[in-house]
Amino acid sequence: MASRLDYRLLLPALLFAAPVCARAQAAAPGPTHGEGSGTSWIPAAVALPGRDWTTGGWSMMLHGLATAQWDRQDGRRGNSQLGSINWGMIMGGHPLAGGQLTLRGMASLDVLGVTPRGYPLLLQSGESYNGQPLHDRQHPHDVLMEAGALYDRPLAGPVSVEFYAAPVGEPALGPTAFMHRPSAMDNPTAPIGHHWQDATHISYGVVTAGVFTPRWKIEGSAFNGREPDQNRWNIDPVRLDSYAGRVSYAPTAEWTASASYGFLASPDALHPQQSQHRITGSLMRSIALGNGGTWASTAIWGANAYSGVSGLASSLLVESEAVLGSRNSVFGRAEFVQKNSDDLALDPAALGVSATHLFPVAAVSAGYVREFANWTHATLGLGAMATVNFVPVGLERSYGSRTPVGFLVFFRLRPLASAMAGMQMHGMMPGGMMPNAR
Ligand SMILES: [Cu+2]
Repeated sequence: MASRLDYRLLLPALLFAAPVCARAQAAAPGPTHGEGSGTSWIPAAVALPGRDWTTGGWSMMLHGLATAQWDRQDGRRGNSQLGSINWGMIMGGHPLAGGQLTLRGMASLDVLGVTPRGYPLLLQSGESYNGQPLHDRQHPHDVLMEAGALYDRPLAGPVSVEFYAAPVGEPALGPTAFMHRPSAMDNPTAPIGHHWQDATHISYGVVTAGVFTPRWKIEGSAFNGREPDQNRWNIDPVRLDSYAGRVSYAPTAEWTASASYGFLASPDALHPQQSQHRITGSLMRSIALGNGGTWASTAIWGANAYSGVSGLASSLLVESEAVLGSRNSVFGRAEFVQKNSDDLALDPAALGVSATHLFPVAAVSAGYVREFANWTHATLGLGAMATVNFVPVGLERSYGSRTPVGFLVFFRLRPLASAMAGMQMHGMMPGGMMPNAR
């Protein structure tokens, strides 16, 4: 176990240290952060694929993707599927009472694309279907992934306040959700540490208030700690039974960091009496490359403590993606997670372990996307990724191997401006590039 972890600890050094030497960016007076999912921050020096325009005094932004994919996960718990992962997000911003009102909506038809049981993904866990925990599959996202309003307004000097309210949205817990991270823009799959890190991005009921300066933000949320139920079409009962707090820091346009804590009341419908505490820390780095490209990396630590069980179940993630001009992207992700037999739907007695025993599991993946059609309003690309998973000896029989592998080949359609130059969703020029400043 320890020896397997060692090489992964080298990855952060490679991903984060090298760009520091790459070039010294002149300090710009513009914003140091852009908006990630919910109220999270991402580095400002990053171009996200999307389209923006103005209409009737509203600054609009649209982004999303749809894949047509062949997913094959090997081994005894593997499966294969022809399907589609997809989501779209629309945002509109308008000045209001000396501040800015932003309305956000996000939707997905994953449930049609990858069935209500989701898509095969070795070692993935979280949520349930027909009373059975989903394992080695990633659940589909709800049709309505976000419906929320954000208002922020300068208060005094460099200090501003934010308020966010959403019947479906993301509380101030964890890093930016994977699908909105610049370091995972081209990786369609969820991290196997999703439910240790960023799974609360769809919570039925969120209220957040925060205070921020150009570099710091501190915020607190009340939200619904229950995971979405298996009916992906409905809006689950809205509750505010859980809470979270997060500190974010954006020292320059290239870096953001966050630390958060959350209490989740009864997250799992199959274990309603159990609650969770979650602690996360994250570091994101993005730099602009030539030809409108970017290089973005993220490191995340996330841990759960389960009520009635001592100790933490930890997870580590390091991921990186380089967008090399308008046609080629390469990406990779390495993860380590401590999962118990309940997470993986295994019988602890048959495995000779206690119910709280933590199995160290890991996954390392790499992928490539080639955009081969750049139309005015969309791009079409072809991508592929391969994953090697690592399970301990105790899980070898269950998985049929210590290193079961997974593959994904996908066509991907994205609604975006035809050229990279038109893709900045968030400011990256000195002074900030507002939507439609071009
Ligand atoms: Cu999710």
